[in-house]
Amino acid sequence: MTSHPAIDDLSSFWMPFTANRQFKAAPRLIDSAKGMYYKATDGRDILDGSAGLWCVNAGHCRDEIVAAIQKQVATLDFAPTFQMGHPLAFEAASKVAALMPEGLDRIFFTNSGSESVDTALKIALAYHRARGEGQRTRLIGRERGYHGVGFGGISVGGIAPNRKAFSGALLPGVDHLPHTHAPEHNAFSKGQPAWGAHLADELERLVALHDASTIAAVIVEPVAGSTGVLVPPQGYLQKLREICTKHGILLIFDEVITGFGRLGTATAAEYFGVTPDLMTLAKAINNASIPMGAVAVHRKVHDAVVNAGAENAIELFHGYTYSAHPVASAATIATLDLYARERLFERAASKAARFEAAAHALRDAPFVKDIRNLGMVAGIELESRPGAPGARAYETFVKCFEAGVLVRITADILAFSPPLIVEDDQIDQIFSTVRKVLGTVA
Ligand code: PXG
Ligand code: PLP
Repeated sequence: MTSHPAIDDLSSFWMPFTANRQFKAAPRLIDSAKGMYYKATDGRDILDGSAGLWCVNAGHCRDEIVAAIQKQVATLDFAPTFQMGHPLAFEAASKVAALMPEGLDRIFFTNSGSESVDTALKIALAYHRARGEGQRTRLIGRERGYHGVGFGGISVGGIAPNRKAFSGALLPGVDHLPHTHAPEHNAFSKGQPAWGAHLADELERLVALHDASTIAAVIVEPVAGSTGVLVPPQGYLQKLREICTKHGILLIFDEVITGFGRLGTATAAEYFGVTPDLMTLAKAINNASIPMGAVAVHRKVHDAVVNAGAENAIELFHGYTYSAHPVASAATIATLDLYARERLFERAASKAARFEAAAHALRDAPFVKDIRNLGMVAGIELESRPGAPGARAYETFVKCFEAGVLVRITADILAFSPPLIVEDDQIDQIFSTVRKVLGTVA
C-alpha cells in the first residue's frame, strides 16, 4: 500500500475525530510538505486549501522555523517553568503580547487550543474569587461554538454530538447564547451579515434569568470556524462587549483559529475593534510546527489574581508540564518574526477580496445552498443528501483530495482557510477543483 514498512499496519493508531474503519479501508496518507503543498505517499502534490487544520498560516516546513526548532532541541530540550524559567519563555510571551490588543499583554502558555480554553475559564473564576466575587461561577457559551475537547470546552461549546456523548460529565452552571446562523436572512453574505446584531441581546435575557452576580464569563469564537464558518453579524460583538462590561462579566474570545492573521489582522479582536478580557490562542501561534497554545489575559485580570495573596503563595494553581516548552517557545519566536518580516497579515488582507470572489463564484454550482466568508476563511454549505447528512461533503472532500486539493469539511459544509502565502492561481485552483468535483458527486 505504501513505501513505509512501519505503517503497513494501521490498526494501532486510534485516530482522532475520524471514522476509523472507513479511513483504514481507504487511507489517505501524507509524508512531506513544503509551502502550499502536501505530498501524498503515492507521490502526488496536494494543494493545501485548509492550512492543515486552520493552523499552518505561513505555509509548510518554513526554513526559519525548522532551523529554530532544530537548534533549540539540541541546546535546551526541556526546562521546567514551575518555579524556574528559561529566557525563551519570556521572549515568546513578549512577542505574543506585542500582537495583542491594548491591555492583553499577560500571556499564559499551554499546549493546545483545548488547554487554552480550560485555562481561560479557570482564570475567569480565579479573577472573580480574587476580587471577592467567588459566587460568580456561571459560564456562558454559544450554540454551535467549538472550544476544544476538554470537559470545560465541551461544556461551554455548543456542538450537539459532543454534548450528547458526554452529557453526564458536563460542567454544571453553564448556559448558552443562541448561534447567529440565519440562512433565511443571511445566505450568501459577503463578509459580515447585516442582520442579527440583536441576537447579542439574548445575553441580557440570560443575565435577567441567572443574575449577573452569578456569571463569571462569556466565551465565543469571534468567527466560528469548526462549525462551518459563521461570521458575526455587524454590531453583534460590540453589543456582547457592552453587555459584559455593564454587568462585570468577563468576555473571552476564542481565537484559536482567527489568531495570527486569518482575517488579515493579528487577531479578530483587532479586526472587529472589540477587545475581550481574555483571548485563547493556539494553532498558528507557531505555524503549528510543534504543539503550543496560549491565553492572552488583560493586565487588570492578571493583576487582580497575581496581586491578591501573600507574595510567597502560588496565585493560580494551574499549569502544564510543557507550558512554554523551550522548543515550542523557539518555534513561536521564529514564527512571529517570520509573520512580521513577510507582512503576512497584510498579505492576507490584500488577498481577501480575490478569495471572496472566488468562493462566491460557486453560487451556481450543484448543491450549493450558502456561501459565507471573511478574511481568508470561507465556507460553502451544501444541500444534504436525503437521509445521509454529511455524506455529500465527505464525498466532495475525498474527490478533491484525489484531484489534488485539500479542503476541510464539517457536516455538509466545506471550509477553506489556506495558508496566507497562497497565490492567486492557487486560490483559483482550490475553487475550480471544488466546482468540478461538485459536478460529479451524487
Ligand atoms: N477553540 C477553537 C475555536 C478551535 O477551533 C480549539 C479551541 C481546540 O484546539 P485544539 O488545539 O485542542 O484542537 C479549536 C480547534 C476543523 C478543526 O476542521 C478545528 C479545530 C481542531 C481540529 C479540526 O474544524 N479547532
Ligand atoms: N497525570 C500525571 C500522573 C502527572 O504527573 C501529570 C503531570 O505531572 C499530569 C497528568 C499532567 O500532565 P501535563 O502537565 O503534561 O498536562
